[in-house]
Amino acid sequence: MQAYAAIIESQGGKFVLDNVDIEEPRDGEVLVKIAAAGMCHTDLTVRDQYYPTPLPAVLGHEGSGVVEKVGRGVTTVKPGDKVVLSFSYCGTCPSCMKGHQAYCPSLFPLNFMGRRLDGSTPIRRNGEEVNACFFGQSSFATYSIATENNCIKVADDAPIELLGPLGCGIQTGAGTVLNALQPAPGSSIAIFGVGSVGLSAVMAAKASGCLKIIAVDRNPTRLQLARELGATDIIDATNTNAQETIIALTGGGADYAIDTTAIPQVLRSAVDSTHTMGETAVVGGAKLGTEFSLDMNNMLFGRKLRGVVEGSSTPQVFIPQLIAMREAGLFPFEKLCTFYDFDQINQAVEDTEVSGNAIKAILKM
Ligand code: CXF
Ligand code: ZN
Repeated sequence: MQAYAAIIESQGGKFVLDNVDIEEPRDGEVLVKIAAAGMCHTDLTVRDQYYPTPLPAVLGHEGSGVVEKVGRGVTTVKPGDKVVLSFSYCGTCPSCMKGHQAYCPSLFPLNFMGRRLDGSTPIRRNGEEVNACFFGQSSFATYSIATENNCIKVADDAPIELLGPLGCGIQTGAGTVLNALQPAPGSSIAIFGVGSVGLSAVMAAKASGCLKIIAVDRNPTRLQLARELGATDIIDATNTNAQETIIALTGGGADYAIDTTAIPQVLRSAVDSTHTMGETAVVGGAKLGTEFSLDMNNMLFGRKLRGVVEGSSTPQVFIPQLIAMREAGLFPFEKLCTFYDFDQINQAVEDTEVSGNAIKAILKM
């Protein structure tokens, strides 16, 4: 069938909107009419080829919409169901079977290769193959081929255009706190970078009963929003030493730190801002091969550093939980969102990365 898609044709290029042909869903696949799709920083790092997804490609990995058609063997969703699309995982390896889908060893090929595992792609333009299957969806398009695994059914009356970002950025920030770090009430936490991931972590830290929630960024507007969403302290790192300030505010260092920036020096200062036995989570996706250093004696004192992918989420469980938290007033993530028409995708990019005015841009198809 025909669809309208945003295609990245070359490294660092703009999105080009064009008509494409999309295949019928194969066994285990789901054709989704996309209502809206959030823009995540990873779409832009792949545009810049920090990760080697082959181009031309249809990106987009925070899609939401309505099931149009299902392939053979699909039993958990049916045409007419509203769904949020999340990341793709195999579902059968030991990590997936233990509920650690975000650590599926096939995560990279399934989400970044631009193809199904058999090497095929469901999208063509003028007869030429276009790379797709990005995060099992490629949802910067009016229709998407997803898999049963990464379709999360939501209620018929759910505000579907808002919910796509739960599939990646928002679950990444919230899950880093709620699933991975699990701070006890009364804990202190420092969050470096308050874009959509960091602000989701701020809301989750507040919901967890953290008593000191310290937001660090260089953007005053984002810092003000962090305060509104639950940060007890904000640090503008443009002119303040974040590490020293956090150590002073917490009387020796934070119990937890999160680096969302993927900048080696910022990750280093996140670790160095923690108390003895403090724990730091690295969640930002840096360019492949990026290294950073730590002070070994500082680590000796019980400090921990862990990587967290997609908030260590089991999306089928965690996304409905976040929707319920929003309904209860505990997780007002709509405050991060700015809506754009699909045609304005390049404006959304500019507002996200140049002016920073958009925190979570959502494209409405
Ligand atoms: C990514 C970061 C790199 C690893 C997979 C998940 N986050 C999504 O945007
Ligand atoms: Zn993402």
